Amino acid sequence: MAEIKADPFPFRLDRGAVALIVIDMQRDFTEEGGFGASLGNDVTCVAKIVPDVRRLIEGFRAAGLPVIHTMECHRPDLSDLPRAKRERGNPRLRIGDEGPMGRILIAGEAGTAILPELAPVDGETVIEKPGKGAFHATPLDDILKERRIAQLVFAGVTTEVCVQTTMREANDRGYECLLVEEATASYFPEFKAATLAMVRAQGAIVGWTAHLADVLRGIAHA
Ligand code: C5J
Repeated sequence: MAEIKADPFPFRLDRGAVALIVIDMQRDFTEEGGFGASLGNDVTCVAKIVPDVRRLIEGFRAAGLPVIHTMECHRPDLSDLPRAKRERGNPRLRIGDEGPMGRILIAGEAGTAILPELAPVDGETVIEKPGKGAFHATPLDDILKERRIAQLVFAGVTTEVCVQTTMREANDRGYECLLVEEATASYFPEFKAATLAMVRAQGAIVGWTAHLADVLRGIAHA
């Protein structure tokens, strides 16, 4: 067991049971013309974490540890898109509409793809998820159990939506969850800060937070 310096107390890393889960690092959330921008968000603040997410992914690959990627997306016929989700808010482009990078958040479209710098390599699991949480309507829990994964290190966007929802779902299912501060972002910096504080409050009620350098050091020495 290696220890990673973390908040609110050190995270005891079990090398045989840990995976990195990279949430929704898709063009639709990080580039102009995508879903995030259509909701009126400034995507630059989420796009800037890409180099740190890449360092984290490369650290896991170098240590021979599993990397799992998720993508928020829907079937082309929208059969997995609840009306309430499609109609929510007042975006310039709704899910399923034709945008500059193809149909918004639809599987197989250019804008829905994971950023090329962070693209999965052969053998890495990719979970397509219709919800904000990665356990809802996906085989994620079965895949993790089959591989005896009990600890999840989290990166991705956005901190308070898909990352936090998935962490909470994972925590309730008994996984130990650690969120890497530099490798997650929100369109609202104050929401990121609040989420980090919420996760680690009350003795790690949802999980731990840690800095990238400490996680990289921990996995390299595990
Ligand atoms: C959002 C996500 N924010 N991946 N999705 O709608 O966080």
